[in-house]
Amino acid sequence: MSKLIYILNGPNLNLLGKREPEIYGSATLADVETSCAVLATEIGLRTRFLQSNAEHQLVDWIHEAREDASGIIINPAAFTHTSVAVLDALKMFDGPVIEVHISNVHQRESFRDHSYVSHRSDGVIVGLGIHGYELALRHMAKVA
Ligand code: CA2
Repeated sequence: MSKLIYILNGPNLNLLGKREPEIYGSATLADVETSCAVLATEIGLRTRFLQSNAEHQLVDWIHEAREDASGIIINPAAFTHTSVAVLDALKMFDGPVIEVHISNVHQRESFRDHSYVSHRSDGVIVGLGIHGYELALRHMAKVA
């Protein structure tokens, strides 16, 4: 059975492609899910692709990942900059964690420079648009 990678997405990313295309591009989250699923099959992985606007739901999914996932790719969205709860949950996960940001957070407001999640992330991909998810998956194929 191929290894399972969770791809978790935080608040407001359900609106990807529908607002602020100059920052986030025009692809929707459904497009990202499809491209990740196709790539995962090509490189011998499986994906569980999830999005929530609720912090507790992301924490619960990270706990579930402890049971069946070999790696976690996470775009925590605004929780990146606020959530010790998401950080603490990720610290309880033993496999590789890659943090992805579609935009270059360091070119934006200064409050986006700090990530709680990065204290746990093994790698961080920022500013490469939705291509960052694909790069993270390719890395998982090597390390998960
Ligand atoms: O660049 C990223 O991927 C972010 O994680 C996106 C978050 C933001 O709070 C982080 O600082 C950086 C925001 C996600 C909101 O998603 C939207 C997508 C399209 C339109 C409106 C919101």
